[in-house]
Amino acid sequence: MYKLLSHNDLDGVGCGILAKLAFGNQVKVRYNSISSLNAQVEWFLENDDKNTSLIITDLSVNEENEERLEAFYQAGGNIQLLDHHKTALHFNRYKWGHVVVEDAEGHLTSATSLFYEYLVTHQLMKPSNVTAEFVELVRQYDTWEWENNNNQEAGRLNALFFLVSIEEFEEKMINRLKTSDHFRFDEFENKILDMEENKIERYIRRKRRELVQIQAGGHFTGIVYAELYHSELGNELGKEYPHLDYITILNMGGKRVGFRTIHDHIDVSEVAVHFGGGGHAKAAGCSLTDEAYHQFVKNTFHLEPLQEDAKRNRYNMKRSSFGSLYKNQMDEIFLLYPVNDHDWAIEHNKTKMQQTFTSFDEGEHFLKRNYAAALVKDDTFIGYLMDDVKKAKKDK
Ligand SMILES: [Mn+2]
Repeated sequence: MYKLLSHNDLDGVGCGILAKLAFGNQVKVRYNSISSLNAQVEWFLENDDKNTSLIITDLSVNEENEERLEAFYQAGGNIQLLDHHKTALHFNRYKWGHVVVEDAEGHLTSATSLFYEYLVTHQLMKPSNVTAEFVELVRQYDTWEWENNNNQEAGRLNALFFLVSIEEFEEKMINRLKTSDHFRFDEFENKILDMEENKIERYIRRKRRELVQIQAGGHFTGIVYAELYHSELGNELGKEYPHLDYITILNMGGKRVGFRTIHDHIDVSEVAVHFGGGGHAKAAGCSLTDEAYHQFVKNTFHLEPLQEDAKRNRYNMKRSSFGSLYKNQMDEIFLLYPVNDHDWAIEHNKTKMQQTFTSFDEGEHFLKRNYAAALVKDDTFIGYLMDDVKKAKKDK
């Protein structure tokens, strides 16, 4: 018998699907949140048959269980832990630990891709096109590569995962991997996925207007409350506000904090570790501890949401040679304009600031981080120009 303890996200359930394909009714699969794994491991060590092989995927155990598992292994027990989280690399010191973040070709791994490779190399499963395609979609989703590759199928696979129950998803996928030559969604799935995409878009548009900005631990972050669509939200808000180092997503009901970044210069797992959590460079999380609550909830609750840049302007445009006009909540006015072929300057309430910038983006970045300013609408811009004209006339 086998027992698989895996994560309850797409990558974790991908492992469960592979296990059921490989072992059929010879495997029991339990999906866990990060925090519930340790209790499951303890239960296994105390109650399960000693001949059952334990496989743990996409999650890692705490120190006490690390020692218990090593003792179990030394006593002849069968264990295999497969993970791809950087925070689990120390498990490689055990014979039963196999943690790989990046494969030999430099591709980021996922638990599902590691488990597939494990099953195939140990001849526990025959490789097939359809399974390899499914595994690759899961891997691209879990590592965010699908975003760069614009692999919509991977995003849709995860959306489907959340639209149906885990049991239903498992059944659909196992069936498909057994009977199809290639991985495809059926007509009904495509229809509900289209509807879901529209719904997410509306949700994100609403959340965009609720984001507040703070500086914390040397970084700038945008904070938003949301229970749903954390990955999509982190990604869209990150792209909408590239001056923010990362996005913090608060799930008050679940007492969880998620961190997401689109930037390569930030590792949000470091932020999460600071609050007792963990994860990846681009996506990480922690519990809403007292410290996290103070920083992200209590200290920010009074803040006004960040203003959005005006989007339908014809005159006040970014990168304009006449300058682009910005304003913040304190009604401070900023004009960002080119002073020559390669430098940009800022007028702050009509007084030129000393600092100059080597690009428009660098100047805007500075304005948004330090002054939380947003591009104003055309009518405000025109009013500003009219004022200038009036003043110029008076001066004559
Ligand atoms: Mn994973």
